[in-house]
Amino acid sequence: LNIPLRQKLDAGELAAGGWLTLPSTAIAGTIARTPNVCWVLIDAEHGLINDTHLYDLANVVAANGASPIVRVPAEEPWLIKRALDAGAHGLMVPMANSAEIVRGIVRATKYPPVGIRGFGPMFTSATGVLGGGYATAANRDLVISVQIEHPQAVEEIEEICQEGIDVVFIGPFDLALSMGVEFGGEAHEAAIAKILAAAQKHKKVAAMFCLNGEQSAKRFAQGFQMVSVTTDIDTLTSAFAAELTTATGK
Ligand code: 3PY
Repeated sequence: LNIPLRQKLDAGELAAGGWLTLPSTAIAGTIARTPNVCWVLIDAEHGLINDTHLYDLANVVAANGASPIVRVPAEEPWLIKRALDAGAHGLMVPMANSAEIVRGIVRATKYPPVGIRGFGPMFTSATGVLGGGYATAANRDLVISVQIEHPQAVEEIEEICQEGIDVVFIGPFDLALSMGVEFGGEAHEAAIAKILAAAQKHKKVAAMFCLNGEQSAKRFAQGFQMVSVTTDIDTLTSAFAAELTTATGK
């Protein structure tokens, strides 16, 4: 399948991405067209995006040369199936809090005999392969990421990294909250380092959510291969506030 993110990751290159929380094809296209953006996360967990927006958003991102990755609200197989059928090049599943949950996610994302995904990919943007060949190609090429954001997942990280996923994606805010530790403090950074080391040991892509370029650069330098740069709503909020301060001095 023609999946820019898969190509970049397989080549061992760094993959910077954008994060879409607003259900706007104009914003999705604008982010996807930005030079060097390889993937755009379509956030149906916390964003304002729902099931009916997925097809248009995924297709406009793909048409502009980036990979649409849908973050589903939960690990339910029917949510996973609908996101992939709408044209996602990959999935992000939040709160993958144990190896058992991760095994369920892998089953839901793969066609038989590996998993249980039902066949209905008529609207995917990643086809390029017609007929039965799609199932094999989808099982091989779609980029499946799970979010590590709970102490139990950190505890089971070695086992999680041996499952059939591609990307181990840290959600740093939820991780700090669920661990009950300070964001960026010693215990938080130690958990992040442990996840990074396990991903590298088991040849999984280590990835992490970042809110700005400074955080992203730090994580790339630390060894993460896939990192978000910022979100649509954070860009709007911070850029507008900065211009307002310049204009009014306040
Ligand atoms: C987190 O930091 O918890 C995330 O999931 C990013 O949205």
